[in-house]
Parts: sequence; C-alpha cells; structure tokens
Amino acid sequence: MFARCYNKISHLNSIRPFSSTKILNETHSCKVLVVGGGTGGLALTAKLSRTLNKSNLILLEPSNDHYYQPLFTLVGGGIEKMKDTRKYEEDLVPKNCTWLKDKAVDFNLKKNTVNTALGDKIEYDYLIVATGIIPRYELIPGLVESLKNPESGVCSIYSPNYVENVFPVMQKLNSGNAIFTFPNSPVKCPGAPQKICYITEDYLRKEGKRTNVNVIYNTSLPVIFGVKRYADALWKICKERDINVNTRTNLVRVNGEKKEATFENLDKPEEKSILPFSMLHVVPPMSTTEAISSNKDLTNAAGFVEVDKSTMQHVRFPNIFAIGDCSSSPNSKTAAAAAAQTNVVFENLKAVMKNQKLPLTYDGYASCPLVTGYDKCILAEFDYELNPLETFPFRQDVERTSMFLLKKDVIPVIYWNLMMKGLWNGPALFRKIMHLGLHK
Ligand code: UQ1
Repeated sequence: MFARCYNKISHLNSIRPFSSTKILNETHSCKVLVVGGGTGGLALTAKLSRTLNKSNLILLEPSNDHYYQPLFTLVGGGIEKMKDTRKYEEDLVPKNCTWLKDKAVDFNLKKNTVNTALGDKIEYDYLIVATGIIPRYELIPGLVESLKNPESGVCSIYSPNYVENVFPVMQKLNSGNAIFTFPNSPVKCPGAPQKICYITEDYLRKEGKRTNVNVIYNTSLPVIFGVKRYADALWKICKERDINVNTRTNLVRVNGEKKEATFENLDKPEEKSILPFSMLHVVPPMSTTEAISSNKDLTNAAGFVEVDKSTMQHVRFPNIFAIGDCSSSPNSKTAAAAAAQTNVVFENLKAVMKNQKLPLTYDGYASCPLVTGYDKCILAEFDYELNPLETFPFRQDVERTSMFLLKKDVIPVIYWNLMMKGLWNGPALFRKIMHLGLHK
C-alpha cells in the first residue's frame, strides 16, 4: 500500500519529477475505489473522505496536474493565463484517502477488481468510474502535425498542450476565412466550440479587422444549441454579427501547409468541400478511454459507462456508479453537471452500502456559460428535457456582463474552494432560494 513515495518539491517548478518505487504485482483492497481524479472523481472523493478512512478509500489517478478546463476558452481569448487553470493534483487529493498514482487498464466487474498500468491489482467493494472523455486529435488526418506547426493557423482550446497557441493565431489573423468546428461525436462542454468563435469575432471587431475576415462556424450538429430558448438567442447573434453557420458539416481532413480544411456533409457523405483558411479552430472528436470503451460489461454501445440516468447506478452491477463525462446519462457534459451528480452518487452509494432504497435522483441539470465576447455571456441552464432550469430571477437568454464575471471570476472560486472539497452540489439550493415566491 505504501510502496510509492511522493516527492514534494518546490511549487516553482511547473513539472515536478515524480519518484516512485514499485513493488511488482501488489494487491490493494478497499471498500470504495474511485477511478479518475478529474472534476467528478475529486469532488466525490472529497465527500467520501469524510465518511471513510484512508485504508478504505482509494483514488486511482496518474496525472501530476489538474486543469480547470472551463477557463480554457478564456485562455484561448487571451483573457486568462494558463497558470490560473492548473493546480497540482497532489494539492487537491483529499488527505484522508489513499492516492495511487497509476492508471486503470482492465476492469473485471465480476471479480470486483481493477488492474493498473504498473501491474497492481485493486480489489474493491464499490467502484466509482470517473474517467471522463478525452480529445482524439489523432482521428483527423493532418490535424496533429498542423497543431504542432505554429505557422499553420490551426489551433484548439481543448488541450493544455495546444490552448496557449490559440490567442497568437487570433492575433495574426488579418484576412481570409476563420473557421470553427464542432465534431461528429459527443464532446465535453458543447458550448465551447462556438464560444471561441464569438470571442475571435469580437477580437477582430475591437482590432478593426473584422471586415476582411469571413467567420464560419461549421458544426456536425443539426442545431446551433440543443435548448430552443438559447438557440434562438444564438442564431440572432450570428445573424447580427455576420457569422456564417453551417449545420451537419464535419471536419474530416486538415492540410496545415496548404491551409486547407476538408469537410463532409453528414447528410450526403459523398459530398466533400475543401475550404481555405487563415485560422482553423478545431474541436476534435472525443471518446472515453480505451480501458472503458473496450469493456462491454461496463459500457453501452457508444462506449459510455451504462448507468441509470436518474440514480447514476450501473444498470448491471449495483455496486458501481459513474460520475461526470464518462457516464451514459444523456446530459450535456459539463463541470456543472458533474457538480449536480456528486451528491446524487454520494447519497445513493451510501444507501447501496446499507442495502437501502436509493434516495436521490439527478434531473440532468447542466449549465453552459455561453461567452459571446470579451465582456458578455448568456448563462444557459437546463435539464434532461432541455427545459431551461435557471438559477437567477432574470432572463438568462440575454447577453450580460454580470454573467461573464460570474463565469470568469466567481465560478472558479466555487470550483477550487467548494467543489474540490466536496461542498458544491450545483446551484439547485441557490435557485430555490432565488425563486422563492416566483415561478419554478
Ligand atoms: C456550476 O456549478 C459549475 O460547476 C462548478 C460550472 O462549471 C464550471 C458552471 O459553469 C456553472 C455555471 C455552474 C452553476 C453555478 C451557478 C452559480 C449558476
């Protein structure tokens, strides 16, 4: 259990060397195993660490760094610094749990075991899967080479490796096509592909360069946004600001040297079009990790952990729950959704442990602060039925500076100080208070 020792060294280094002493094929056992120390995994581990002790609670997570990914859009726009998105995983993992800095490679659900990349085996009574979804840049031919070439004009906010090149690309943009894509797969934060488009458009206006640039949003989806109230507002913005939106249009190839992007029409796949660009912002296809998607016991046909969308409990293995982006629950994949799921999973897991009926249900709450420029934002909030579920007692389908400041300055504080400590279950309580005496 204590085979690995962690070197605490100066926080001035951005990448810390990590020393690990390995005893081969060690077996660990615990009551609850949380696989994945991202947003959902850490929030839930923090809650569990208050009721379990160090020997009963294992967190399995290989990363040194933890990123607050919702700020990546603002890093892309030159509004926030990369350092403000990152903390050491070590500083976030609750003290009252055992952190194994390793990765799950094989889940054996019938034996209640997980095998790790370093060759260990973990036996659990209860399993929480919180492994997220990952960008798959390699699935689009020519994309990775283009992203690595700073002259190509190709950029992406979806990876800590590439996000810092987005603003330099924006700054060099003077004329031609600026194209923004949305892939033909589920994505995390489905609003972000258009947020960076609006920010770029606003930047061009502020710099007096807007008239020379043709701004294009090419999305694989049939709609601009899934919730009608916000879609109506966004279509209006695109029209007013001369942003050309093409639906059912999917990026299939990038040539960074020639600065050309190939798109397919998803309704007529034989129909391809090649567009020249000066800037190409790519949102890559995404999927769950290989260890998850390849495990048929664990997942549905799409490769997501197959849970009941209300209780978040696995449909075949009652001792398993999922939280966050890896789950099959058909909500929009956002940190806000993970927050709303945290207490549901926590209370339902406690009930399973006591052989009791599951007490809580998740309504599909997700939230997306749709940043539409350097000082404005539409705060979309909705449920499984795609009905608005708004926190504030004013119209949220309107662009507001207050909502921009909430996104930029307030929610990060909530995230680091409350959610990472297991103390934020989303704004439901706040919403009820705000709406006392009003409608829903
Ligand atoms: C939220 O709870 C959350 O999770 C921490 C986000 O993720 C980054 C959000 O963007 C939003 C909007 C919420 C909801 C919070 C409030 C105060 C409406």
